Amino acid sequence: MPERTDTAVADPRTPPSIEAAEALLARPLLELVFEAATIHRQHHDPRAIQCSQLLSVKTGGCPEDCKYCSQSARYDTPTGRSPLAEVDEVLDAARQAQANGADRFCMGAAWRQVKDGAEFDAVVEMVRRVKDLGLETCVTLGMLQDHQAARLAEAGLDFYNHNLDTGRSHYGNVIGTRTYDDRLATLERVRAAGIHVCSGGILGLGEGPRARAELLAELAGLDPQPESLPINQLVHVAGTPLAEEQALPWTEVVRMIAAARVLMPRTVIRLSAGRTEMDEATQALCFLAGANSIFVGDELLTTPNPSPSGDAALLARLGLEPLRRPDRTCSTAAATDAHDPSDG
Ligand code: SAM
Ligand code: DTB
Ligand code: SF4
Repeated sequence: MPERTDTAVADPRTPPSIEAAEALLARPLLELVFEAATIHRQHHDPRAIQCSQLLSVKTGGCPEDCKYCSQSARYDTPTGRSPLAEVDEVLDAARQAQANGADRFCMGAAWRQVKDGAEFDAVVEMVRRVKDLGLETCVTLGMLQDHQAARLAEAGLDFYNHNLDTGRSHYGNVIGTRTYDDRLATLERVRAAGIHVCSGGILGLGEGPRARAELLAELAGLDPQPESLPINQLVHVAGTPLAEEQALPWTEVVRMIAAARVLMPRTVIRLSAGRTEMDEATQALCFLAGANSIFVGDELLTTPNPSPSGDAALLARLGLEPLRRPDRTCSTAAATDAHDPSDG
């Protein structure tokens, strides 16, 4: 008879230790999934999936050395460089995303940090105008200062994405040009400006379970916990130092989602980059274990994402629906088309 390894349901006011997170990740898989699914249902509508769409508004040429990234100027990758997009171009893409069923539009720039000037002014304008469309707004621009966070908040920014990426003990193997504490300081600035925090990590950077536990403990220990938590799987990009890194077994991805759900009951957890490599059954298990957000649209920032029609069909097959907010109409044209009419 296998030993029971129940862990107490997380109290967000008591940050979990790394050891507790490690023990959670090591639980028998289906027990962990069951506990996570139970907690998920207490805090979220289990049929609703929040849908975000990404756009790279400034691509490539980044001075940082993140060993996974197609946009670092240090590596010879297939990703070219392009200057900051025009505001009108971004608005067209945002309208298209909204028509495809996204309720949040996330704009990414390959910057180490935000610099004051015409380019930042343009990004602030993008946020203001995307927000005016009735979409939630998110940006990921690297590090930023207090006054810059305040300007973004004033323009209507809902979320700032800045990932911790991995556990502290593994971080230095992946990124040398900015520290873990720099990242935490950026998150504090975002929080202080009243913007929701979107922060998570990447799986498959050569880390072990201990580093994944460290990442979970760090994120769950933020006070308040992040409102949004992306779990990315490494997208292998030719020319980056991690291009040949072995992908993690699917069970570890499910474990990570489930443990995140147990430790952060109210957070919206995004099954983010890496879905093109995942089969539908694994994605389904991730949704059962507490993932309740995805990126939609053909592209992430610089790499492919599952097709909108494939995603709509997947959600319909699983009986899931794009989140509809009570205060606005979220077009679900693509999802409705894929829905089997015999289901009613
Ligand atoms: N330059 C800004 C920064 O690093 O904060 C914003 C853009 S950066 C591309 C946003 C995040 O995308 C990274 O922190 C990382 O977590 C994720 N990311 C980048 N390349 C990835 C890849 N190849 N696979 C999975 N996630 C990736
Ligand atoms: C996040 O955690 N994942 C997104 C978003 N935040 C900015 C980025 C994924 C990037 C995947 C590789 C690429 O397309 O360049
Ligand atoms: Fe630059 Fe962000 Fe890529 Fe790092 S992850 S190289 S900071 S664009």
